[in-house]
Amino acid sequence: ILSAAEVTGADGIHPGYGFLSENADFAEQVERSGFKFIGPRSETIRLMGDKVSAKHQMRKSGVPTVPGSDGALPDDPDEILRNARDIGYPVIVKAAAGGGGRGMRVVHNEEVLLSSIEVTQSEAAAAFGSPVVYMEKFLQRPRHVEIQVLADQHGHAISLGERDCSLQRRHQKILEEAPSPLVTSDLRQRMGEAAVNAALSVQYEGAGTVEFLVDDELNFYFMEMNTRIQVEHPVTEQITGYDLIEEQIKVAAGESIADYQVQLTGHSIECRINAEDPDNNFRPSPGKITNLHLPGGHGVRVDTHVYSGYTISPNYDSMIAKIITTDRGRGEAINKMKRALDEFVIEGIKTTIPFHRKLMDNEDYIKGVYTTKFMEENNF
Ligand code: MV4
Repeated sequence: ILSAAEVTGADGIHPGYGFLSENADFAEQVERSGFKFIGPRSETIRLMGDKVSAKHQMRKSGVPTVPGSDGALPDDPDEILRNARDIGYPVIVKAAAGGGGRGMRVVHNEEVLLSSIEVTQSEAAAAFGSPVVYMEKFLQRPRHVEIQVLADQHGHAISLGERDCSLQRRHQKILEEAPSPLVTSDLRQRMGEAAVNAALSVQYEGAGTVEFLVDDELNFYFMEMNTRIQVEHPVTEQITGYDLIEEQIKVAAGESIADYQVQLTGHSIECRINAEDPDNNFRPSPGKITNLHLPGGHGVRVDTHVYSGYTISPNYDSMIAKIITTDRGRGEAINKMKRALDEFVIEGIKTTIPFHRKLMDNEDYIKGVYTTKFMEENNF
């Protein structure tokens, strides 16, 4: 990639949202080779990649965090047991180098705490090359609400509102929407302020996402900060009018966001279309697309790279398209999504389209009362 940048005379490198987007070593090499890495500084990526240092940074900046161990777990078993008793069971043990649901374990009682920690430590050492783990109170049925932030090189940071990403399956998001059906304007204000403070405290640059867990009393707690543009960024674009990729490039080029005014208008939903068989445990369904017709019309956006005749490789992520519908209200956006899903024709492979059709008719989804447990608690 660096050679390609060299021979094409590129000024900067946009890392996308794949493997290189949160790789601090790659960002550092880009910086050292004299190109602009379109994103935060490599030190910021590294700081947020270590979940213990990220959480420490947030506490320092006054961002609410889940009650838990003060950083990495100590060696002394008695201290760990006392610590867990103070937090109260159930607790969750998480790998400092993990994230996105990898390297974590819920512990329900004292009898299995120390052995569970040992298992998590060895798994973390094997998977991430670091055995460091920390512990926090386990929230039973949280919502996943994340704040989109944008920061420039001149000390300005703004919030572009939240996205609700509670609908996940095995830590893979399947549907995202903005605004969150659960978030009030007061909560939005407070979460936005917390996320902006988080960004300012690390002299953040570019687009970033601060993930929070929200409990049923609407308390919110920092979970992780993603230092890349995310798959679900379109729903934020739709309700703010900002092209986030354009903004990433502008702030990387040194432009100021001092006069940006963000207004949230309407409602936007994104369904991830994966080449998977929802009738067979969401097994990957690679192969050749023999016929394709994409939905369209007012308020319907489809982001995809596929076309009729395209062959989906078994070697990469199974997401092949995103349908994003936008309308004045949530109900209208749902109706538009139903119509778009019905209009979508794709032959030759199995996709998650039939699953999304069922989801759009689910009572709890329509009411907007779903949590991160939705997929476990419902049979699709
Ligand atoms: C938690 C949690 C409950 N309590 N932490 C999953 C992904 C990783 N970023 C952290 N995760 C969780 N952390 C505490 N203290 C529940 C989860 C979790 C989850 C979070 C968001 C969306 C889906 C999830 C599915 C299972 C567990």
